[in-house]
Amino acid sequence: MKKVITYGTFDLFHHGHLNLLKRAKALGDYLVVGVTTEDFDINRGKLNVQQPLMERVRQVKETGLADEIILEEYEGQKIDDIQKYGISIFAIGSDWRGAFDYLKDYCEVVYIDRTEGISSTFIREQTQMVTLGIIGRGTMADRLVSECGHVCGMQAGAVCNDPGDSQAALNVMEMSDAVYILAEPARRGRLVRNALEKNCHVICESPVSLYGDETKDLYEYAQNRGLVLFDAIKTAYFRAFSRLVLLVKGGAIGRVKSIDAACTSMQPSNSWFYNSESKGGSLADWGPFVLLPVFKIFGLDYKECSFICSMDNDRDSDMFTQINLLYPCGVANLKTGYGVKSEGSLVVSGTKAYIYVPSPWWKTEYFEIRYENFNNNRRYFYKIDGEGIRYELAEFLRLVRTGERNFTISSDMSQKISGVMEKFLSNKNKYFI
Ligand code: C2G
Repeated sequence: MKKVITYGTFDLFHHGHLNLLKRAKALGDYLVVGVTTEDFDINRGKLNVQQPLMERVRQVKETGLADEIILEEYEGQKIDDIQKYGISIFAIGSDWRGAFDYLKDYCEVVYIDRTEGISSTFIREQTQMVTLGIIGRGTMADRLVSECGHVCGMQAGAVCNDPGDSQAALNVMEMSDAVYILAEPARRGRLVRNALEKNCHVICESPVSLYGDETKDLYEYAQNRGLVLFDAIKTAYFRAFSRLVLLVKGGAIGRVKSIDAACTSMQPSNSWFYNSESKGGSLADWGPFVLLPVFKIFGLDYKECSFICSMDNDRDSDMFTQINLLYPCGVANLKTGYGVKSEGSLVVSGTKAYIYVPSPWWKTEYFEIRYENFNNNRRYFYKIDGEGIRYELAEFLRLVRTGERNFTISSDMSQKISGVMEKFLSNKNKYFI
């Protein structure tokens, strides 16, 4: 029996895929088809696959051409599979010509002419190209245009680099399907409302607003208009961070007793909004990041919240803030700083072990689970490409396209983040050093 193997994502299945499978099948008596997992695709930079894995597997199965379907999960798996399944021929489309010549040491390699004029990318882009307007300036705004280029189906649109110019901002909204709001904290709520009124989907840096009730209203308004309001704490969309949370929730370190996180830098990333009017400061800028692991792991129902902060009197904004959150079962000690440096690590302490994420933990690619017996320590690594913004953009685009509401940062969590900012501004439980 001559066994043939081929691999693919098979997203938005089309006749190019069908032709490939037919021709691969015709090369032998038995066809094994490897379908790529989400992790495998993200790892190789293929973001924005629209369909979940099992849907793509079902599509391949329905062709009736595959005698066996396996999952492609890791680099180098092809060699394993060729040996494991006794493969005689590896077949793949001619767009890969040369890429798999190394497999000739293990079996025959056949590049099948690719079907011209159709691709999953083409289908995605033709049906749902989303134009993303940018309202804001600074390093993040500069990076956004290039990061959009890595998210197929999304293109950067008009830019308003002065969020204070309301007409210019409205013009961008009118020309966009969605807008990314990078404004000073005090201005975000109004800009989000304006964008939603202009029927734009909104991705907004966190906090979405400085007041819990305002954030709640904005999410309800977006929901009622069938729009996406998306809280953009990019760490939440990194696979390392989401795996860390799953491990903790799965009991990998026992019961969690404390979470310690710090985010500091010498220079504000958006120094232009550090003043009392814009309500910018270290907490407004870094607070959502340090709150993220706490709200994900301990939940939203803390009992007490207190602040110890040091003010930059020239700017009338906080240059250093320690936030203490008390939960029924644990405590969070968080630090934010501009002009005050600290170790930017994340430590989640548990009754069996602790998780250590080295600085800059908010750009989490690597973390360890550390046990009493360090021989049992476990290490995890999930590569991040570029600035990491593409992952939040890809997730935002998925929600815009599918209309699904399974947010990584729920509206409740977003409200809670705004609520902490509101508490800080109200000077409740706030002490100065
Ligand atoms: N294909 C084709 N004609 C098209 C589109 C795709 O012949 N118009 C072929 C591709 O060359 C590939 C298969 O159909 O052999 C699946 O294509 P994709 O789903 O785009 O998968 P790809 O990203 O090429 O994944 O490790 C190798 C990968 O798994 C291949």
